[in-house]
Amino acid sequence: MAGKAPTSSQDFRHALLQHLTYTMGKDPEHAQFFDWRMALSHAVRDRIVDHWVASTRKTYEQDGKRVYYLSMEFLIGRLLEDGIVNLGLAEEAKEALDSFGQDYRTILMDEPDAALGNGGLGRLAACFLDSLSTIGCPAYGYGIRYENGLFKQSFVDGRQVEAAETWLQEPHPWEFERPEVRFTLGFGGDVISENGKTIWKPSELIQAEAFDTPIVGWQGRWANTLRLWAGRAVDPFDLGLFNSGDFAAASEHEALARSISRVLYPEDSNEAGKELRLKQEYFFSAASIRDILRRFDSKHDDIRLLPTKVAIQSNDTHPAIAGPELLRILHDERGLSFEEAFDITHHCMNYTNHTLLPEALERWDERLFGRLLPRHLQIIDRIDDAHYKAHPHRTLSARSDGQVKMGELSFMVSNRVNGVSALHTDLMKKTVFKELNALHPERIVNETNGVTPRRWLHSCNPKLSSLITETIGDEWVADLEQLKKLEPAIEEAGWLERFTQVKTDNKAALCDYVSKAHGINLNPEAMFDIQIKRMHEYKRQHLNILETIAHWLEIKDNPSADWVPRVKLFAGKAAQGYYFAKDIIRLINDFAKVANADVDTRDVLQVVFLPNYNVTLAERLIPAADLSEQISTAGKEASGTGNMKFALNGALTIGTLDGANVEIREQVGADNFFLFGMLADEVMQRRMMHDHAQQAINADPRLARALDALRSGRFSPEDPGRYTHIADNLTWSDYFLVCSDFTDYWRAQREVDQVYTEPQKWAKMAALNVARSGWFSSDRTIRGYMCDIWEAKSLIP
Ligand code: 26Y
Repeated sequence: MAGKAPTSSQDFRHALLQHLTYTMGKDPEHAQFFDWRMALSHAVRDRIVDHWVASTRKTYEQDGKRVYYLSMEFLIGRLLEDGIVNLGLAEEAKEALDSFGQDYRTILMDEPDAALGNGGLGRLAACFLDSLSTIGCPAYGYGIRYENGLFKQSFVDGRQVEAAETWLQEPHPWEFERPEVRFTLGFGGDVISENGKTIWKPSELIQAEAFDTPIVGWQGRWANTLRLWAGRAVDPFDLGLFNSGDFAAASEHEALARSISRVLYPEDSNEAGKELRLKQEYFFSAASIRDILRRFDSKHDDIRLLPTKVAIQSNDTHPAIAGPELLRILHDERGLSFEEAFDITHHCMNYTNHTLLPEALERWDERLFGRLLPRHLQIIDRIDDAHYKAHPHRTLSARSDGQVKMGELSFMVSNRVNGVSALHTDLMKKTVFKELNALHPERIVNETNGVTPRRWLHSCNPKLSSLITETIGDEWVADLEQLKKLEPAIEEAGWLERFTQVKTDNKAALCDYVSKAHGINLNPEAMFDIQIKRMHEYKRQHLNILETIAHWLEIKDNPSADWVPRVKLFAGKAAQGYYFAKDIIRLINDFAKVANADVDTRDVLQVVFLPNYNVTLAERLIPAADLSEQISTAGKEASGTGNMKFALNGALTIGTLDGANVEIREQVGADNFFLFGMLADEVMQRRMMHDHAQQAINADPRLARALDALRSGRFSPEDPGRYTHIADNLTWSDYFLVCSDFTDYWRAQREVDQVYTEPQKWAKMAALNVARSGWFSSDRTIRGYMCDIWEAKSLIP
């Protein structure tokens, strides 16, 4: 592919200086980190653009099927290093910066972390973009250009405090504004009949404006587009009002329109935000559908060909309204019969389910829905009618009990519906979609999640990457199954020592960071035991801290015994209104304060909750982990992807048979995984026992003691009753079965301790985790979607 790729660091140095001078308008003498970062970003971006233009041209020429990935969230993190690494420019960039006396790492770390997502689902979308480009599948990501991403988290007296995230306050060098790509969208109003046609006359109009970010794949062989929509007013400024002196009202339209792309909603949003969230969902879905049709129309006259050119993936139900919107346009605006419009829509749409938790399945009050999208509500009724006609013996509908059920709707409209791990897909068939699956048994497929090895091994763990490349060559970066070739090397003299040294170095680097950023000195000799993810009761951070408290109490009984030293690290955000999750954060912080100050125990147990978990912090923590905590209640974690990143970076997992843990254990071998806990069906049965928690507490004095410690106020002497409600919740309700799994978790933790005292054994188990994690590449996942769902082809020869 022709391009601007520099031949030497000299060229790159020149490019850097050009951008510093002509893009930033700065003299090297006076340039700040920011200026250097921007200059570097622009120099890298120029090179990406060459690949991007070539890929886009080829996509148009070949006119094959394009994939459209619609997602409310793209948790892309920092992009500069991605670009540099994927283009193989690291050496050039380093040397060029060196020559100006600038430190490469410092410049890279100056970039804000683009947090346009909450957690797993958003990060998965970002890994998929990377894999789609690496594989060369012509694809577009569509989402919202939130001005404020996921909130920043800090702690005040151990409590989570939220602050607005402002990634767009500085210029963002990766995006291209496309003022020419704008669509006007409507809300509200009436549906009327005119000359036999149904016409929706919205009462409120808003524009969606496109911003494009190129996503370059490994070695620059392909680049796709992430297109994010921003809200704009149709009529931004009212000169009349301004001249009459009402300056605020004059720009009111613009402010209102912009609010649609202002904030990312947290996982568990509250009532107040509901209307705006539904508007956001329609806003970006409808803009994306229009864009897809525009692109199709520019080459084709026959709309019936649409399914041969377009595959749309709805990332959870958040973009589900895209289906009815496409149907509406085909039927109302283009005059196709309802049946034909449905058929075309159905063959374009697919839906990924990411959760079985009832509270996370989207449902809208039909009055709100009908007020904002009156025509869509009618269309949903017709979808229900058509489904009922085909299957009259069932009473399944997308609209019932006064609600619009987005899961059911997505299922009915989609050609394929997928789960994100084998267990989750199985449970989908048995629970939430049981009846729909019986009617459409071919529809549900499984595509187990994956993670991009470029970011989650190659970039975040350069030392391990070098060791791997030295051992088996560098093809693993785009073909992760090659890691299997490490297995014979593990047996060779000296290899495991080098592998262990990498982990030791990574831990030292983390210690250095934690000390500089937070003034806490971690014991680098200890086992690093890490739980990082959103705070949620089903993820059971409280099981972890309860076991830690029980363990601490035993250490205190006998401080001079031979304890295996551990550093327990936590990180994760709780949704703003999720008070129980916030109290668990506070408990961990309060306990850490007591334990870390205790001279009897602090050499063998340290507990730290790092604030503001994000992609960048994950990149620092995962390479330094010895133990990965994946301890959700079986049946509740759809897949998990952090679990894969840890295994790939040589951490051992302590985990339940939940989500993709099941497949990780299968891949790495049961001997190299610390399993505990009830199985998904045991969980369902156990829950039927009315006194499951009390039975567990009565049977395990360690658990009883830990709960008593919570009640005693020992960790919050200034406010002794602070954690009584947590102890009470676990004793009297315990929906997530923390108590019932405690004893087995304790047992598994002692097994972990035991193995850690045998460094050779531990290292071998960890190395086998790396060697056998190749299957968890998101390249494998994307190939699965291309083959089973999209029928799309790579355009890289
Ligand atoms: C309805 C709304 C407020 C909402 C917003 C975000 C509901 C859910 C979500 C996010 C869900 C999510 O991140 N799910 C996670 O998806 C990952 C990728 O498939 C899985 O690995 C993980 O198990 C699942 O919890």
